[in-house]
Amino acid sequence: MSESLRAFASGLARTRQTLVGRIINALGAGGITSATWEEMEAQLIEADMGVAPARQVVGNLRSYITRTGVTSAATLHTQLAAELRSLLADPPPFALDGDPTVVLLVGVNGAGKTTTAAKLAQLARTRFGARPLLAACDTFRAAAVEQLQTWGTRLDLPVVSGAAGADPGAVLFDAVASARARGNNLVLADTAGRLHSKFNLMEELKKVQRVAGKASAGAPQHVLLVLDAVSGQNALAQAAAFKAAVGVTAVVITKLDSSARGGIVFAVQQALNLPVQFVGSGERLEDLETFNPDDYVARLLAAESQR
Ligand SMILES: Nc1nc2c(ncn2[C@@H]2O[C@H](COP(=O)(O)OP(=O)(O)O)[C@@H](O)[C@H]2O)c(=O)[nH]1
Ligand SMILES: [Mg+2]
Repeated sequence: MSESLRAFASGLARTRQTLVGRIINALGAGGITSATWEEMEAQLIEADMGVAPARQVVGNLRSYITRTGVTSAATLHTQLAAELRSLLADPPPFALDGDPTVVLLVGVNGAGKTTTAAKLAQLARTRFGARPLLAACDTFRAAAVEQLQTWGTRLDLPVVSGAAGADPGAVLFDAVASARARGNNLVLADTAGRLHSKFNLMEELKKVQRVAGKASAGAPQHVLLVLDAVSGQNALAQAAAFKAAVGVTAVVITKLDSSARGGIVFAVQQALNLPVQFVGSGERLEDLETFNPDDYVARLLAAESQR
């Protein structure tokens, strides 16, 4: 197991302790009472799954038992896995069909946008055969541009930036032109997570999005909302605001290595109807994976049965 996978698994292990451990124990102990169901629902809610999905999982499992009379821990384990899996959409494909394909990374400060831009560049290059270029559209903070440039140097990738305070739309326009000229088929645009006001931020992002469309037909092909798993249910409020402003196509959940609450993956899908496309599980370049719902649920439950 790679180090990043180990970190991811240990993040899930923490999730497991709160999310699944006591549930399975209660089910396995054979004494299913209404208190078991209440406990299970509370555990799922505590894991940031959200009230409605938690009720749905519990309700479905409960009616399954009523219907079938099955109470074996192994069968309930399988059924719980199926219930959890049914709440997760498959990630959308990451097609490189633009001229170039443009990805906007949006989200609040500290969510992990800049780091994800670098990790995604690496992932896209190694797995999808992309030739990425980074666009430093967070022009609000000088440090943000430098941070992206540092990644660009490490990755040996071109970074297009403007002067401090430059118009981020103009930076993206230049980045698209530069990508065409250099033969880069993927532009990963880092954006600001904070401006003078939330209104300004959303208006700026809308403008960046419009400029992308002018620079390249059909762009941005992907608007990825980067959410920090640690922010839990707060992430949902952020997500709703970004979704309303810029039509997010999918979500990247970061910091799954440090989160005790992997349930946010379910909450995002249920409350916002947004698929999770990538998950981040560490600070290193290789710590980003395409979200795999089957693996996610399997890892959540498999390690459990080893205890
Ligand atoms: N543990 C962990 N830290 C992360 C992950 N992704 C980003 N970070 C860290 O979170 C902090 C903020 O990330 P940054 O990319 O600057 O966020 P931005 O403000 O949205 O651009 C940095 O210290 C990153 O190293 C992750 O998946 N796991
Ligand atoms: Mg940043």
